[in-house]
Amino acid sequence: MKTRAAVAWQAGQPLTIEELELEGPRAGEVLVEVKATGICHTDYYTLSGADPEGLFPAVLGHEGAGIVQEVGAGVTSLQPGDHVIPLYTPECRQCKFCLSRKTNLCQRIRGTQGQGLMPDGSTRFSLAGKPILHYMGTSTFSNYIVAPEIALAKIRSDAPFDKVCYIGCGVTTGIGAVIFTAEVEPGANVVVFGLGGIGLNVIQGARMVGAGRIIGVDLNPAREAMARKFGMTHFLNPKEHADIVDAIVQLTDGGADYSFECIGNTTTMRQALECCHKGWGQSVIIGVADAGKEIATRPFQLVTGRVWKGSAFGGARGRTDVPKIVDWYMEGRINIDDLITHTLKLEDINRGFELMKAGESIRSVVVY
Ligand code: NAD
Ligand code: DAO
Ligand code: ZN
Repeated sequence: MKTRAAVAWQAGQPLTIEELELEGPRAGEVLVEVKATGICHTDYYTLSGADPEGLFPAVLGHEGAGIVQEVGAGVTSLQPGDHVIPLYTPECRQCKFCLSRKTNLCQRIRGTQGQGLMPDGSTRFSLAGKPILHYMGTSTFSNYIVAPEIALAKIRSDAPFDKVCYIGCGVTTGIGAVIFTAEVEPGANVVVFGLGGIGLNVIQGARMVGAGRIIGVDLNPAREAMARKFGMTHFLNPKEHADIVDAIVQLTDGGADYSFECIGNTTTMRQALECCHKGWGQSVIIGVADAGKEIATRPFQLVTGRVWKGSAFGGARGRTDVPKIVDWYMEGRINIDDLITHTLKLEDINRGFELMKAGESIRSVVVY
């Protein structure tokens, strides 16, 4: 069949809209009509060429929602008409990682997914006989995709695609880091470095669990108003403090119980760790630093009880947890609508990247 898609031909070049050939689903796979997709920082990172694992030409996009059109042989958990969110972190429930119950990093299809291929090693997208690669197993910048059954979360059918697509990455990454990775308890003091598409979701996750002080740190003063709306109680701009770590320690009676780095900067990662409370403070790295960067701190920071950890996709098990997060949205427990600042058509997708680079959008969503 044919599908309209935005193709990344090479690093640093704008996407172009093409009519691609898409082969149908093979065993264990599902054809999905993507109805909407968010544009995330990580798509930009790959498109920019900074991602050493970025492959071209490819169909980017990993924050989508859509409807199952057809299922391949052996697919048992989905049928045509089901509403789904594609998962760049699948959940097979059978591999060593899934069975450990210690991580959400299912490895069942990791090898091929990282090479831009389907689990059988093939690509389904092509143009005039030239293969085009998949991306993160999702490629939601295409109107139709083929995805493995284990990489699709079935969601309720009354949820609006143009909002819940954001649960495919940003919402789950931020809220999940609070709930699943850090397990923040009521009353805890939380510090969030970076108040973008991820950090604002950390803030609303912290509010959801009843955190005490929720302190936001950002260089962009324009982020303060939005963050307050989502539950931030105190705002600190590092430009206004000689020592941001000291400012946080003063505000939290000795340090944060939990901090979250949502920027991808190794300097703020260190600050996020060192602003944590002696004896128990935990710092969670969410931001993805540039290739080759390393983090540093004095080991005594850890000896004296601070904990440094990381979180991918919020520690969420996609097929299990994503439908619950959709329910939270539909029940009014989380706010997605105000984070979606721009809605675009596919042909305007490059504008979505421009808005992101200029810091003018929180989330742009493409509606097919
Ligand atoms: P964003 O660009 O929307 O937000 C980043 C924010 O950080 C901006 O508000 C910016 O003003 C602020 N900032 C930049 N430098 C700063 C500094 N030195 N001090 C204070 N504030 C500063 O980005 P986003 O979409 O929220 O993504 C944040 C990070 O999370 C990225 O690195 C992204 O790749 C990563 N990410 C991780 C996961 C995961 O599963 N771990 C998932 C998605 C995205
Ligand atoms: O299992 O080795 C692995 C990789 C899992 C991918 C996790 C990616 C999380 C960070 C990238 C940002 C995604 C938008
Ligand atoms: Zn698995």
